[in-house]
Amino acid sequence: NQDKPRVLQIGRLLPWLEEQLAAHFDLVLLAQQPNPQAYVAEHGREFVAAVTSAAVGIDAAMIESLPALKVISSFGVGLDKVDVQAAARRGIPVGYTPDVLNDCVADTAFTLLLDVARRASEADRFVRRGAWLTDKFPLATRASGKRLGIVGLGRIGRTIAKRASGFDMEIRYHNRRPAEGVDFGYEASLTELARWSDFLVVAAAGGAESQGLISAEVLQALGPQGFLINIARGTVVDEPALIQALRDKAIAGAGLDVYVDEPRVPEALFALDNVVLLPHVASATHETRQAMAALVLDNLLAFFSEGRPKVAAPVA
Ligand code: 8YV
Repeated sequence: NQDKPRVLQIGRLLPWLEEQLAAHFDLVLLAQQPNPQAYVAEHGREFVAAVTSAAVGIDAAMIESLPALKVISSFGVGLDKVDVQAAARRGIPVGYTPDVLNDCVADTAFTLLLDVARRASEADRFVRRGAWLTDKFPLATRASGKRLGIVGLGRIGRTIAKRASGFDMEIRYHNRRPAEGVDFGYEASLTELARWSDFLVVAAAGGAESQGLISAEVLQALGPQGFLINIARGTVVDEPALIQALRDKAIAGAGLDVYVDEPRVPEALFALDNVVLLPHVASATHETRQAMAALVLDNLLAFFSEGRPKVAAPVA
């Protein structure tokens, strides 16, 4: 292992990826150290690469404690927990895994949209508790042909739009600036987009800039017939305001894959039938997770053979 680059793995990854990393590199799993903090303080200078994930991330302090670090490879597209700027200041590129997950994340947006509109999970609970024998299940809301507002028309947002056209939905979107090469209607005001939308889907990047974007005011504009779908980051939504809106039926319902403090989902949501709760699984298919894992490895291998990751995060 002496001549292989020394790589620090922060957080657990898929078994296949851990095996590949261990085969190609001198790999140390930080989570297996009895005292990770002390380990980094003592051995930090030995590592030339760090592997992490969107969920675990790597902050400026960790980057600083790895003085020989040359590259970071992260499993996932989200960079809200990866300090790309701090890395860039030291000329460290960050490999990540966009695009390979677009389809499955967009599929999950529609899983949530159809589930909450057609009350699928609620109906499943109805059947399982034997209620069909005595009660009539309430009518649901039509999804096809409705208005879909997309907050964040990036790679995933565009893939959601493709799905939506198959459901004959009318599409508008909100970004900070109009997106190039699309002819969907652009709404400069998020509140106006919410007012127009039957379904408002959040596909914006997380982080400080989008924190609380879906505010009480936006939810109020979405209104009692409107549904909110979030496959982005919990932080993009004012979560207490969302809970209140769901309780008061100020919006019709919500489909959520992400939360502010995962894996802690606000218990207030458990009692509500107008919300569908998934445990952050939008990219969690065998196929997509394998493609993400392969790209995490390829990003590192490309760095060590060609000097740059195959797919590097943009530096704003
Ligand atoms: C990841 C995600 O699976 O890619 C992202 O940003 O949120 C998910 O696809 C998860 O966070 C992995 O760490």
